[in-house]
Amino acid sequence: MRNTVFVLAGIVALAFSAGVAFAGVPCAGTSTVEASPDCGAYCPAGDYGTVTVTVTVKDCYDTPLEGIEVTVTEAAGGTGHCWCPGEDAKVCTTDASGVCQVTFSAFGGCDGTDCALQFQADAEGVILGPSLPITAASVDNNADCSVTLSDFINFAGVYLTSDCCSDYDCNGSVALSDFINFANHYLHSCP
Ligand SMILES: [Ca+2]
Ligand SMILES: [Ca+2]
Repeated sequence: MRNTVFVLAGIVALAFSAGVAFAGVPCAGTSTVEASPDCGAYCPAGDYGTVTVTVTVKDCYDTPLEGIEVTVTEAAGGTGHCWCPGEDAKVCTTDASGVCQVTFSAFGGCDGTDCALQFQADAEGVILGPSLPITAASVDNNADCSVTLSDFINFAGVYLTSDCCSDYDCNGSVALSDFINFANHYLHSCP
């Protein structure tokens, strides 16, 4: 009987200390990072598509946290992209619903495997995410943050294929409409 009381007291103490430790602290398990649109095309000049990343910060009790400063970046391990100065990390502060949003538009490059782009958020040292991948094509095919002849050569090489990095209008094929979009951004670079 006495041992049972000790065990129960220990469990209560542990639960209480866990609650004190984690209430009000960002929790990766309940917080979310979402990027949209699902498919788009981007130019390092920032005058093509825009990705919106929405971060919802909650503690492990599912309570939204207001006033949390969040830094959003490409998710760790992402490949194939270049980010213009000031575009590699965006900061926002959560509102009363625990939500804040940032946007990215001035970046180039494309993940040559599946055109995937994912984001993560650092909320007071707690890493949230990554977001589900979006499909991100780019007129800067080779990720040097400028649209030049070498990008055109890459584009020409995948013309009339289904290469997602050059399918700027997300219709499943690289065709004339994509070439017109490419031409509209030729010789563009970071702002
Ligand atoms: Ca380029
Ligand atoms: Ca297309």
